Amino acid sequence: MRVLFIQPESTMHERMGLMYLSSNLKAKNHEVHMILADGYGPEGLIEEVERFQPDIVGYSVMTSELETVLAINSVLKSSKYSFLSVFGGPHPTFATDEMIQRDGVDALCVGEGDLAFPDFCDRVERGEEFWKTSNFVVNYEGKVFKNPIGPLVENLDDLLFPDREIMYKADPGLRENGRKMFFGSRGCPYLCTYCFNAEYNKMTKDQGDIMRHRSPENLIEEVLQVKEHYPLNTVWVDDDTFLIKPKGWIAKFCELLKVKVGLPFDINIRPDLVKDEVISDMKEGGLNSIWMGVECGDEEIAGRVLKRHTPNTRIYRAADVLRKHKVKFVTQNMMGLPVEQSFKTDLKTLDFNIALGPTYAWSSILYPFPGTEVYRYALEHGYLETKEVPILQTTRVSTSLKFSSKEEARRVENLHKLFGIIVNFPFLRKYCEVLCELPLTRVYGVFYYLWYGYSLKIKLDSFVSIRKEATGFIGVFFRMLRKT
Ligand code: B12
Ligand code: SF4
Repeated sequence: MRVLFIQPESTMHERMGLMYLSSNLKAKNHEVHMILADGYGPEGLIEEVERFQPDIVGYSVMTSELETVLAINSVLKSSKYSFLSVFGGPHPTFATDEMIQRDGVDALCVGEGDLAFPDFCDRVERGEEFWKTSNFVVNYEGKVFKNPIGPLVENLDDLLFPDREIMYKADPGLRENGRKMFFGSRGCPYLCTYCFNAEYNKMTKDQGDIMRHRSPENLIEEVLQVKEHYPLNTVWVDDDTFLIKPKGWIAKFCELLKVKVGLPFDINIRPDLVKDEVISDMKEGGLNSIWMGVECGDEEIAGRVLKRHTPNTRIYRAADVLRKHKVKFVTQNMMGLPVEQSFKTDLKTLDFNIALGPTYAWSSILYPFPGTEVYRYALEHGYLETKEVPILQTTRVSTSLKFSSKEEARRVENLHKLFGIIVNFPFLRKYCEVLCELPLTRVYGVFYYLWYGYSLKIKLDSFVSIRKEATGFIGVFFRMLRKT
């Protein structure tokens, strides 16, 4: 089979899901190619597809990308060229019933595709009943076939390393980026209402362990291969919660990374799992920076609406430990919660962050993703006009919730843009309420992205080559602004 993956544009990060799929498909002798659609106009895209002659076109879809991806697929479906369109990733997994009805959608992969997608392609190739593949929902001859989810990949060491070459060929800017993404584990057992994990764990109940870990040796082997072939200056292990690991795993990983690779690493954690000794050992092993969910400074709302039950005193303690060991840390926060006084709640989050003193305070605006508990909460409590949440291309611009007034929505959207800057320059705090009243959301949006880019590349990480990486970043900056 010839499989073509199409991504709308560069997101300046590897799409690990597609890279894993590509390795698995190639191992079964399928031919795989990937392109970014924004390099072609509609005709150019059709020409490119006709040149590669795919049997299957695959798309990986986050909710924010849905409409763009469907538009690309429609262009191709309206050409003379005939193919099967297959969609996977979080949106098809959680909005299956709605998405399978959309024009031009032939099949959806629900959950992990590592084993299921090669099976699907094999069946198509052999002329077997591909509409009966596990993990797939297929629209076949006008009838929808919904198949059960099969077992989760049990031993992650059995997976082939992700096919980076296919990604870096399609998106050469990524090759130059020295901070490259890896995964050491899959899964997270927590119940945060805005995240996909809680629902995903329900869907895959009885299909294997939620938490699965690669061995440190297997992960380091991949890092070494990447270091040999591509620019690499920071190993970014993007596990949902890095500190959930089997006993001895972190010590072994740090030891191997230090001895065999000799590069710093970045991770995501939950503050309630921070312990002095672990941070000290990781710092010794090359820990560069940590991304840590704070989300909401009002403990009651954090617990009730988001199911984040970490007391603020515990988060303070985690920040103290990180500062003591001179670990750079980013707090992740959410503005615009579905509560009566949303802006006031966000101000509490702001003040809490000022007290925490992070290297950078990242913020997003809550978007109730389909299938999540917070989506149902927002609907039940009157914060959504209809069941259909408007699909936003980015969750960094505006709120999709219905607040008491337009002014309240504007305050929330403005604070979201100014949040990180005020946390790092607390003297601005006394002007905050006034600044948030002004109709300057777009201007603040420019500041937001400038501060974000500066914090990411200057405060937190370093360049392998300023000239090569900067070009990519400037491109992304203007694309973000366009969306803003
Ligand atoms: C790395 C990452 C990113 C990266 C890369 C995105 C990506 N999708 O790869 C970047 C930085 C770009 C990103 C951005 C955002 N992200 Co993000 N991100 C992640 C993260 C942490 C890991 C993704 C990953 O690589 N997983 C590992 C791989 C192996 O799994 P996978 O991608 O799911 O792929 C598997 C299956 O889904 C399936 N599959 C996937 N694609 C396809 C395609 C086909 C054809 C088939 C058959 C199968 C298939 O097979 C794969 C292998 O098993 C996930 C959380 C998570 N743990 O998954 C959130 C996640 C995807 N992100 C999320 C969000 C909310 C965002 C942002 C909106 C955040 C923000 N506020 O800005 C932005 C969106 C930016 C935009 N362009 O619009 C949500 C998405 C929810 C949703 N319904 O869309 C997630 C699920 C986290 C969460 N909190 O729930 N993100
Ligand atoms: S801890 Fe993080 S990854 Fe885990 S469920 Fe909560 S938000 Fe999701």
